[in-house]
Amino acid sequence: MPEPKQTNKDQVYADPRGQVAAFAFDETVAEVFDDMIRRSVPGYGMTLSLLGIIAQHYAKPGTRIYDLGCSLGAGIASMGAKLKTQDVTFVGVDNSAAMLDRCRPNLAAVEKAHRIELSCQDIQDTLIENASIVVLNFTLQFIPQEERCALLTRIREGLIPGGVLVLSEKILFDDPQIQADLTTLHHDFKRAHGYSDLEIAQKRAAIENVLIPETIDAHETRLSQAGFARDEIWLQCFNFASFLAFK
Ligand code: GEK
Repeated sequence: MPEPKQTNKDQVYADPRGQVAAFAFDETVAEVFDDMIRRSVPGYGMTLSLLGIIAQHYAKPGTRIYDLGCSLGAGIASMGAKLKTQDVTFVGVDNSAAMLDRCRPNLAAVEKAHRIELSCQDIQDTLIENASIVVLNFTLQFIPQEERCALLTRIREGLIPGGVLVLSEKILFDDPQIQADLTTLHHDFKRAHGYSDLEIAQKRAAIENVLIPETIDAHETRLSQAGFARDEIWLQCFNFASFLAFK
């Protein structure tokens, strides 16, 4: 049988580059982003599908559901497909025009049943109000560290009582051996999904100063400083984890 034709395959770092520029969510990346994140983030598909289940439980009629750093809209698509209540407004925010241009067409099915507002803006400028759910699915890691607590505080303030934040991040480990082993396992995951050693090395160099991961402890301390009453990790795959934080 002939191989199926692969479209939008991530080959951004396939060819050797003299100088690897800092990673950016530009047209080239947006074009292949779905393939890139699925082959790069262990558990990404599982995170999205369980996000639908979480939304089903915590969404309240008459509220807003925010996806901050919504990229191509995968989080909203997953939540929208599962929600029984019609009376919610999805708010998708991303500061990459290349991503948002491709986002709305992906949400046609959700838009038949729910209101959707999409904004091209910095999530640090987004007004968050009357939210039953706020999702930061692998986005906080791109915000300067010293600005993360203020953002989380505004999110907590914008949540209704009983509202939740879903925070997914690449994470670091205090123990150097565990850090080394889980980094190796992550690279093995990427290799198993067809990335070459060159692609892995060049992507790593590009993203090094752009995506700043932190430990589970650092996240939990900050969530508490931002006023969240409690939190728990509900999914972890190698060096990627997702927290549920409760107002
Ligand atoms: C998913 N949640 O598919 N303001 C707005 N958007 C931002 C900012 C900012 N300050 N910084 C980064 N972004 C998605 C995946 S990707 C994760 C999220 C990754 C946006 C950026 O443009 C990109 O679309 C997204 O956050 C991060 O479930 O690439 O590892």
